[in-house]
Amino acid sequence: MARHTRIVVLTGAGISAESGLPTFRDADGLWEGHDPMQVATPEAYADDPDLVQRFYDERRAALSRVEPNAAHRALARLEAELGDDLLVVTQNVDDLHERAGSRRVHHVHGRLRSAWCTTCDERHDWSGPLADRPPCPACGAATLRPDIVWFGELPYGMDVVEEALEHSDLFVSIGTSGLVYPAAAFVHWARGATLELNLEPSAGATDFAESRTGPATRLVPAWVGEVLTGSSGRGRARGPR
Ligand code: BJW
Ligand code: ZN
Repeated sequence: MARHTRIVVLTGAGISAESGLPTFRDADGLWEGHDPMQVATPEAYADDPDLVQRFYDERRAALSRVEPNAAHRALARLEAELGDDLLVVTQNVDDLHERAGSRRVHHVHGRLRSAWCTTCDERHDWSGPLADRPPCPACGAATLRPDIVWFGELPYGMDVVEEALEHSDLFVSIGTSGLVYPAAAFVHWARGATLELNLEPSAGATDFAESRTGPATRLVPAWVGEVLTGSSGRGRARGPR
């Protein structure tokens, strides 16, 4: 294995699909029954907090019925070898990377198992419902909302992502449609080689030096195997397109 390979992996809903969590935009996806703008904006929350809280309560509850899959586990194996040289940046709000054993996981769109108090600005690990308006453990106000980044809000830790991409040798995007910014632009922030692993070519597939198609549970363990054995497949360096 190359000693100085620093890798940034971006994951999206596609990596958790085979665990049983629906994606957002695929047929039968999460937004089939919901207009995204009805549940994933601060304005929607202000208009109908009960609807939005119930939507996220259901998804939080669903987490205890699913398990990490072979793709999550392969990334955890890679971190066990690379340590600080691997950062997983995820758009997902589930906790399947952590449950597979990854420790260096950065959630840019927040976490289902976290609640944010809009009165005192504290965040709390949370596994139960929020629709029944429980009091904030810190200040007692009944103003806990899902700790989720909605459209129009600032994703978490863009400085961390920018710094990691600036110093990376390889950026790998897994299971994301490439339709939501700023994550869709990370491929342009990356300095090194770029590789996409997705069920089908994403909206931004041509921005990657290499794009492989197939299910994450097949592609990710195969790619991790290549990195760990030092064979090809780290993504080719950027060249003319
Ligand atoms: C498989 C598979 C298998 C299936 N194996 N693969 C106009 C132009 C450009 C930008 C904007 C614009 N107007 C507004 C914006 C900005 C806006 C935006 O991007 N809008 C777009 C709709 C255009 N973005 C924002 O508002 C963001 N904030 C922001 O930009 O702040 C300003 C800023 C400026 C500069 C720097 C930094 C910040 C916030 C975005 C918040 C997104 N939040 C959501 C909801 C979170 C809550 C929740 O989970 O409910 O995050 S939206 C939703 O989309 C969710 C996801 O994380 C995100 C991405 O979805 P993802 O993961 O790609 O899922 P899918 O379903 O789209 O795709 C799944 C993929 O997997 C598919 O490709 C499948 O093929 C594949 N797949 N099975 C492998 N088995
Ligand atoms: Zn509070």
